[in-house]
Amino acid sequence: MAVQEKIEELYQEVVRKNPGENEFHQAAMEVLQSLGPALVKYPEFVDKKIIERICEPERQIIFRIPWRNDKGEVNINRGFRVEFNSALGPYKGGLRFHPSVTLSVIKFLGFEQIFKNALTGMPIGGAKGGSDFDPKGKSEDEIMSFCQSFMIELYRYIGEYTDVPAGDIGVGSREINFLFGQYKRITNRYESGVLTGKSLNIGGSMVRKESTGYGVVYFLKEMLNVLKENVEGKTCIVSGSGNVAIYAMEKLEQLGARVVACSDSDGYIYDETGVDLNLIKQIKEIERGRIREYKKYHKESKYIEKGNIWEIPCKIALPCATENELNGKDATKLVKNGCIAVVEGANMPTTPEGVKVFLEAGIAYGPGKAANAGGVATSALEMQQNASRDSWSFKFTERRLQEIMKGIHDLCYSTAEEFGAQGNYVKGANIAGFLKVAKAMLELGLV
Ligand code: NDP
Ligand code: 2IT
Repeated sequence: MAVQEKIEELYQEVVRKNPGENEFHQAAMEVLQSLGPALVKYPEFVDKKIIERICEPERQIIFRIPWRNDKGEVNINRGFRVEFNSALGPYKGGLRFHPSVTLSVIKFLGFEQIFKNALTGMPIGGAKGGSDFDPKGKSEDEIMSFCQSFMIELYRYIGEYTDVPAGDIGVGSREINFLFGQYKRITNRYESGVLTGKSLNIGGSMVRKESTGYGVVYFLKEMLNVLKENVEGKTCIVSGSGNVAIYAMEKLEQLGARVVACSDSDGYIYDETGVDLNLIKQIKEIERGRIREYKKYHKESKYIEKGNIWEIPCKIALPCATENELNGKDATKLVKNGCIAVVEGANMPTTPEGVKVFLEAGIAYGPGKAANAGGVATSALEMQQNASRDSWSFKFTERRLQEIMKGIHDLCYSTAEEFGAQGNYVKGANIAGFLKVAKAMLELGLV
């Protein structure tokens, strides 16, 4: 059977076995589509059913989370942990708290995480978890109650050699700290390496907070370097205004770019002279407010409620909010407006139609599983520090992050070239990540 037919058959099997899980189907399709040349080169992966195995999570846990709000009312949420693949190391990946969380969302994220983590070169497997809990508008006490109830169930499945969760949408160091406090209490163990993204006082790593956003910009820099371009003086837009977006903007500014817009799920702000990042941090990190408040302090800026940020002309666009936030039409608009690079801070932010537009236009397109791997890579550095009971300086840790991002870029670039798709980072990332995991799985035997 021709390899493309085989891949189509494998994909149809994923759809059949996981009905209705659209996000998971999309993520699987995107990876499988790239793998043709790798399967031709390594037919043993087909014979040993490596793809069927990779598409089936090793373990999926779904649980009930009862908790009380400040009024004493009972609330019930659903919790997930999908332990997808542990060929390269303990399961590793974030927790997302957002009302849109379903098993399909967690499976798409866990699946992406397998290949992303492989690309980092660190010894970490792939997983993801979270809950349909909505942190918006909740008090700190409510967040703590929820985290404690979540951990009462989760603790039995995790451990520094088993599964190491971290943050994602709606989960930052505050939530990780509460989760760690409860884990420590239940187990009577100060097992720092069981969670990453902790605050510095309790075993967190320097640069973890900044790492995903900084890493995205390092990746962008490497891509532009290949094209004999750089970020200095370029107009940029960044969607979202959470952890990833804020530190992507910070690194862009440090490198002399001009960020003119960012957003949240209500709308976007546009500030022609360059956004005031300290104010954004104040609004989003300290007050946990909405991006519309920016306009109160900068009257000359614009706030567009429900606006589409991708309509703003720019040279560089970094989607850093959520999946499928940039569609085919948006991609066409960006290319038409002269955008030269789109690098993804979020996981799967571009729809398949959008990806097609970028690849056909031949602009620099950096897929999330490569470009946003700096976060999980720095989580692995946090695990290293915890294992050796050490803590490293900001400068040293940032240098390590920079080296890792350059390594990921170069691996994606050279793999694309080797498999006949020069400049196609989608193919490069998917094939390079897959080969690492697949080879490890063969070596481990039928487990
Ligand atoms: P945060 O919770 O800190 O911020 C999320 C941002 O995205 C907010 O501005 C939020 O707006 C916006 N957003 C979230 N969901 C939606 C939605 N459904 N529609 C529109 N806007 C939305 O999360 P992070 O910055 O950590 O995560 C952002 C992306 O980066 C995610 O795709 C995540 O998976 C990915 N990522 C995160 C890493 C990390 O280390 N944190 C590592 C690698 C990838 P609002 O406040 O209105 O909801
Ligand atoms: O999507 C991601 O890579 C993350 N949310 C970070 C995971 C981690 O374990 O640091």
